[in-house]
Amino acid sequence: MADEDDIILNDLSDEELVQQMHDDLYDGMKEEIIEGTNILLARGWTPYDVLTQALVEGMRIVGIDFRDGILFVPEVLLSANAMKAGMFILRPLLIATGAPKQGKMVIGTVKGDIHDIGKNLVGMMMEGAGFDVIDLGINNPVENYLEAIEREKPDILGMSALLTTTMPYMKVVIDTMKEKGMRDDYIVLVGGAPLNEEFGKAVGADAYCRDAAVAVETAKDFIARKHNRLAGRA
Ligand code: B1M
Repeated sequence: MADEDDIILNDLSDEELVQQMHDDLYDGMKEEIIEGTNILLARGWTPYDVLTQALVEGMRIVGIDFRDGILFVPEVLLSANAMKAGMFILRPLLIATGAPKQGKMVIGTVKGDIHDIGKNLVGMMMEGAGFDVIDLGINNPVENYLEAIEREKPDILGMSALLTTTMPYMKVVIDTMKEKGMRDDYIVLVGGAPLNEEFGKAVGADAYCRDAAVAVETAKDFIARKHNRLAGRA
């Protein structure tokens, strides 16, 4: 039987290759993910389809086995690194859409949380949709968000959380903005796997975004409303 080393990725059909990429992501095989990503692009796949069908879907499978105790942190870290290597190739392609400028977003993962793949993906898609994105990285205390919004004067503040233990921190940030009388100056969007719409409302965000595509649509929608409101005042 052929072992992993004998598989020539370019000989596989699209469907087989995507399946193989799920396996390679699971096994944290960075070089293979880079190769697979390049092959799909060369075959005319859109960057978005490569991202969602090969990478995000692969990471979803990793997440299931992580939850079930089949995979552990070191293995998942390798998967995350392989995923990031694929995203690194896709990033310039997703950004270079020539979309008209929409506005500015500051985004970061909240305090205590180091998950950044979803946040990075949202940032990439927002840039592709014409937003300037200031990425604060991971593990952000409220001070980081406040300092960044005061410095950057963005239209949108985005927060990401992947843990049930860190998602309540979004309320700390929003409540602090309220205390300082600056909450209504910004559109606040939140996202991350354990959140839902109800949670978004409960913490006082303007909207919860299920995924990166929804984040882009929601952001555009809120920016259009903001412009209409400002035009109405003029
Ligand atoms: Co973590 N982890 N992890 N982990 N990890 C989860 C989140 C978990 C659900 C796994 C599981 O048990 N099934 C679980 C959380 C359980 C819970 O809280 N209920 C978990 C755990 C427990 C942990 C640790 C505590 C494990 C441990 O140490 N024992 C630890 C915590 C570390 C910490 O943060 N303090 C930990 C560590 C890690 C790694 C470091 C190994 C690695 C992160 C690497 C990295 O990010 N650089 C990791 C990973 C990779 C995962 C899973 C497997 C995958 C997350 C991911 O990247 N998904 C994850 C399982 C899962 O989510 N099902 C899991 C792909 C990404 C594209 O999706 O991030 O959901 P996602 O982003 C989406 C949307 O959510 C949305 O759009 C994105 C794109 O479509 N979105 C936004 C996200 N942010 C947004 C912001 C927005 C809008 C939309 O702003 C406007």
